[in-house]
Amino acid sequence: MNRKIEIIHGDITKIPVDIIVNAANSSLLGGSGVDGAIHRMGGKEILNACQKIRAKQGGCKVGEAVITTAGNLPAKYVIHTVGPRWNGGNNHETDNLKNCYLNSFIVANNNGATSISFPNISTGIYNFPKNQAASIALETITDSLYLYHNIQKVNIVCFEIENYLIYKELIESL
Ligand code: AR6
Repeated sequence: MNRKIEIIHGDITKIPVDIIVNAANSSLLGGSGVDGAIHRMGGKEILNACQKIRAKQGGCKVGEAVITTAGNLPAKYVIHTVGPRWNGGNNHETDNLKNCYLNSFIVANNNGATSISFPNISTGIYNFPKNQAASIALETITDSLYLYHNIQKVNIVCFEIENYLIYKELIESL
């Protein structure tokens, strides 16, 4: 078990940290779930910044990550990453989900962040099986901590108790 990783049951918009990761969609224009909460609590500055990125590069592809201001959130930045929709499991879902965590880590590290909070990307509306998503997330985060040394603290913020219990069991077995 890596002592830099903490599993938290709570709302990602309420926890002070350098970087809050958002489970966005390719449009970057907001949505429901954690994306809705981040835009609602962060305010219009985040949407304005997303619109500038859209104008420049036309949104964000699945597995990639872009960075904006965190507006009114208790963070320095928000990293928006786009998780895969679960589509049976043979459509690059695993690699795409891994890339969300990895690319968020790289962008966070490049921007001098020392702490980062992740939601359980793709496990809501995008329907990724929760156990599988948790294994992929923990493995990728653990590997990334060895590669990107700026990051000293990773919060995995589980909104649902089901995900929290999955992560707790998984992390204790490592
Ligand atoms: N804090 C932490 N986690 C949260 C919060 C919160 N405030 N609210 C929800 N979650 P989802 P996805 C959890 O559906 O599956 C959006 O419309 C939630 O319980 O937010 O990646 C986007 O615009 C779940 O465990 O994201 C996309 O269109 C996790 O966050 C689409 O949904 C992810 O659920 C992305 O779907």
